[in-house]
Amino acid sequence: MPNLILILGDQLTPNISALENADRNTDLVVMAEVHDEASYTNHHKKKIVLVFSAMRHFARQLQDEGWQVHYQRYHPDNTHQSLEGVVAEQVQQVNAEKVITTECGEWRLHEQICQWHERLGVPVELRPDTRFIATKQEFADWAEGRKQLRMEFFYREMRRKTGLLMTAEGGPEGGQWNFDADNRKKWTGKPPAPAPFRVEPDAITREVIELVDGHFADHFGTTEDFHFAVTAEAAQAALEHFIEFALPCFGDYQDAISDTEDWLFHSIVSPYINCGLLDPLAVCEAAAPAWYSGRAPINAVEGFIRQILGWREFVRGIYWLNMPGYAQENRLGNTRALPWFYWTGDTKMRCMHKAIDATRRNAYAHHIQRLMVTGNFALLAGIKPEEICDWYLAVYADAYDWVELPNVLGMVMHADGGYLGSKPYAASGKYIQRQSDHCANCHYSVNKATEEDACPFNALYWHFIDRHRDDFAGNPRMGMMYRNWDKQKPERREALLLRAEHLLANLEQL
Ligand code: FAD
Ligand code: DLZ
Repeated sequence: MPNLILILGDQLTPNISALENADRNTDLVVMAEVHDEASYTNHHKKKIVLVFSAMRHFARQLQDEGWQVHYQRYHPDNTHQSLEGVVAEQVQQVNAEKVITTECGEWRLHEQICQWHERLGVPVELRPDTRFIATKQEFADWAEGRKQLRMEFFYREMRRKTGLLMTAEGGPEGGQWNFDADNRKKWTGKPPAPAPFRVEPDAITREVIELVDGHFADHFGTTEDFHFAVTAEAAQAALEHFIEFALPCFGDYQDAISDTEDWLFHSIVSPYINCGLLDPLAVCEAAAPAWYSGRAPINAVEGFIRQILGWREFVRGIYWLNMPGYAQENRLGNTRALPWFYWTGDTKMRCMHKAIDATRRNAYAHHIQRLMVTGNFALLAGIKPEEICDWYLAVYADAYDWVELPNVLGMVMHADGGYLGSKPYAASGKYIQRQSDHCANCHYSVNKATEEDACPFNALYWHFIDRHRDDFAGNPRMGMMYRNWDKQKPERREALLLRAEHLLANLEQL
């Protein structure tokens, strides 16, 4: 009897564990575009195009290699709009002996799949996702007994495990583990940022764009100017483009924000790694030689590899160690609703408008826009974690719960009480002014704090510091902030708090 092998939309990897030892003559691969997966959040239209088109290309590749594939294309009238429905029907059709699948990335679906053996009446074999560099167990072992988890120490373990950027003597290349301090330059237009890698949509992608425009018209964003890669070959070309043209400056301008450039020197590979078109370890291994051969400096190559080997693996470990409770955390007791301008970009705050507008057009914003602009604002304004998490899950082409949730709930909102990050990434307008050229073009004045036209980030920052004294005054990394706040004249403090109260009561008008 055949086995049924389910491959999900973020498992588009030829050596995915579900296919190991399968028999392409007898086993049936099942892939399905279903309403449940396409609509559990208000996914950006470009993300749906990317996933559906990449799924269709991958299915065709499997068929060309001799696999038997049952592929369901999306249509609102399809009988089955859930993965379970499609799998149940195919189990019956082929009289499958068992279902085999690779563990999925999100708790939501994982919970459902764990019940399938009872609901479908056949065994379901869940195989580990070997595309990650650390197993879930390895992470759990490392985390055992630690009260706070810090990426830096886990990252060093991953460097040792993979040998990436390690000397023959077992030390870090360049004499340091981390060159973060060299990665904070402001970008003033020079050197010019390279144009991002573009793939023109082929017939399959054009058909999917039409489908998405027709059936997902109310979803966030636009399909216009879709140029993501949708095959492994094209994603590899995008990676090579990054290594050649952007990686040399990636480190210097990693924390920069620009009023005119959406992509700067970032790699734009997260959508591909996360859906399986690129392998994370192979990406790191492709970047490392740029340092050894002198094509890129150590602060660039180490900085890039740290994001994947360190942060990406670390947040995945945090997610699986702490779900499902992690999603409910709200240790700062936030209660405010997400302002509507997160969906429209319609705000006079230049940095917020620019980050949200780029997000709407591209299904992409770089890390510092996510962390220090839209994230920082949500933190200072005390937005409910679940609402800001839902927003981040919806709007980016690379968004999956396992990576989005720890980044937003932990790193940005500090809603886990400092389990993931040692201090909140709260900052006033001064930070945005230092890292970007937005402020010169803004309706608000970054040099003012209490006036009607003062940058909202300024007063909101001090309000955040003041209202969370009990949470942070004892944190050694926050001590200076509290000393600065306490040093200000009482009238000044009162004026700042009053201005912030006014802003908080009128968030929609900003
Ligand atoms: P680069 O800046 O070129 O970095 C290289 C790679 O490192 C990325 O492709 C990504 O795979 C990895 N990486 C970098 N930072 C992180 C991180 N903090 N966590 C995990 N991987 C990282 N990343 C996602 O993949 N999906 C998300 O849903 C997501 N949500 C985020 C939400 C917030 C609030 C923040 C602050 C960060 C989020 N990130 C997320 C991390 C990071 O912003 C994106 O991975 C990055 O912007 C993707 O663009 P890039 O490929 O050009 O990255
Ligand atoms: C993101 C996504 C979308 C939009 N659609 C589908 C789909 O129709 N079928 C599918 O198998 N996967 C899809 N995905 C990816 C899944 O949501 C992802 O596999 C789970 O969230 C687990 O990470």
